Amino acid sequence: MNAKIYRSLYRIRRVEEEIGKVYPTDKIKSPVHLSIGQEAVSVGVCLALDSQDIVFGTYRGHALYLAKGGNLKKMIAELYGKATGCAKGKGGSMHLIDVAAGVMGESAIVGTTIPQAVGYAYALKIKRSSSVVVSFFGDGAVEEGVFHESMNFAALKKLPIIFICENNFYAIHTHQMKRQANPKIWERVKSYGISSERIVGNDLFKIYQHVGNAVKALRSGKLGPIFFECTTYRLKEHVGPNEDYYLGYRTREEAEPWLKNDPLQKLALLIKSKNRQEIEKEVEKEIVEAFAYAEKSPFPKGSELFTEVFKD
Ligand SMILES: Cc1ncc(C[n+]2csc(CCOP(=O)(O)OP(=O)(O)O)c2C)c(N)n1
Ligand SMILES: [Mg+2]
Repeated sequence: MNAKIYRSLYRIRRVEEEIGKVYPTDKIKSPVHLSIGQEAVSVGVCLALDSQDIVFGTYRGHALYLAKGGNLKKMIAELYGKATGCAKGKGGSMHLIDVAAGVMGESAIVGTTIPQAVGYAYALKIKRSSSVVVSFFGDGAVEEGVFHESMNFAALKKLPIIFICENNFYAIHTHQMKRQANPKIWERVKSYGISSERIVGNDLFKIYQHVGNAVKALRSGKLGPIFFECTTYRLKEHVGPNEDYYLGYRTREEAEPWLKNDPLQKLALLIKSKNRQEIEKEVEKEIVEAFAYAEKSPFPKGSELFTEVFKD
């Protein structure tokens, strides 16, 4: 189990570090919002899900896509704008999708996938499916009107959906305390009649356990929705691969406890060194192959410019 979790965390971290290295060359054709520092939330949640379960995410969605089993080669090709990408090169980093893996979509527009996830959960309920939907969003999305409409509708229809608010305390450069009169998101959500709790400090195992219990409960007929606010921390700039402490909206001291408590480093200590080296070697090989695949893939043809933009 620990080896599986380590592989997933290591793979996501290393993929994003490689993206960070290639980004300045302009081979990557879309902005990248890295989840470095936040991987434990996606990994903990997806560990509790089956392949039949569905996730919706945001533009900061590399970790979720990979944790849920999204295809790595198609992801890197998508970032390169290539025809072999998961969105045929038309979506870029912010619009990852892998229907076979249950990654139903990610979006650049804050809050947009929340009602889509709710709609999907409504369809599952009508079909009496045992699958669950998980909707990921940031603390900033909670300020959108559509978030509140979605909470109300999901609670009203008692839908099989789990909401995961990844609270990294910032919307771009503005701290949550400067944006929200009551920062206790999980408490406010209770007013909709939604069962809700907060899990602090990138606690991967607690997230896995609590979300696992929620998934089991929903599958066995307990009425949803269920809400988790998971506190976490973004270590890189809002968009791009660099650090941004020089901007002055936050300090390196604020990041220190999160760096010290890095779930990847903590997990590494639980795995035998030989086993760890094997995992790392395999992952590194997979990453090299994924970037090579993206490099040699063709760009989409001009004639495809307007195809698949809208559903026929
Ligand atoms: C509807 C909408 N409003 C504003 C923006 C500009 N914008 C992009 S990211 C962002 C911050 C969102 O913060 P949060 O939801 O906490 O996610 P995080 O970036 O921290 O992961 C904003 C305001 C947008 N993309 N869409
Ligand atoms: Mg945020």
